[in-house]
Amino acid sequence: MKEKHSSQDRINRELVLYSFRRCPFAIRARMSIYYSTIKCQIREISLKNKPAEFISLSPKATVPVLLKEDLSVIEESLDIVKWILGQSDPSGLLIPLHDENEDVDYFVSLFDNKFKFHLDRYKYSSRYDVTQKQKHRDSASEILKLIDDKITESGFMYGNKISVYELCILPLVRQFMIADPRWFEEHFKFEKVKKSLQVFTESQAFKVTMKKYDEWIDDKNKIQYFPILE
Ligand SMILES: N[C@@H](CCC(=O)N[C@@H](CS)C(=O)NCC(=O)O)C(=O)O
Repeated sequence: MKEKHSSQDRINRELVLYSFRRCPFAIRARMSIYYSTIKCQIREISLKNKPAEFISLSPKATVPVLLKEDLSVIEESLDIVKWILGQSDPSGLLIPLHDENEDVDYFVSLFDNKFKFHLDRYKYSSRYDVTQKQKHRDSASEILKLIDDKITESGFMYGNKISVYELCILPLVRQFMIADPRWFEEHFKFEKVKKSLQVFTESQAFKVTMKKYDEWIDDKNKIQYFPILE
């Protein structure tokens, strides 16, 4: 029998990440893939012009989305982090998940919901209510105080090395910094958070994670892989 070589056959053999470079949730997913040392196809999509294949795969149409070899789909960034590091976690990033004194899901959901709510209203205040910009910055800062309290002498939120906490939370803190870098540098008072963000964004892992990829529209595009290690 003649072997079929459809695009489905091709993607069936490799993990595929639908991603958007600047999205903090996609950064979280790519960082976890980097640390897993697993290679995947990456499809950089435009959020303003989402490819039909992406929407049919995941009708909620948010990035990141991971298409697995068995053609099942993971549509939430934290689930991608847990799944990929569940396959391979040589740096032990998931260790806090197995510590009964830790509540990773609680912290991450605090950032994904409450912090993101205030972040959007601070960062994009002109789309919401400009008069409330500072109030939202203050509310987001209150949440960041919890992280500042959690960061130990070592500069990390758990133990003495990077973990799922930094991976999931710091991409959102970076958005907060980007909203007004000067204010963050001069007035943001939680020094441990500041330092932790700096270490994170200056890391090799982050640099590789932020490499630019050509936009993917459909299967006619060339296959690109993540990560590209120098
Ligand atoms: N809860 C989702 C949130 C993902 C999310 O909101 N991604 C944004 C980009 S940062 C998105 O795709 N928005 C859809 C759009 O802009 O159309 C996750 O953690 O994966």
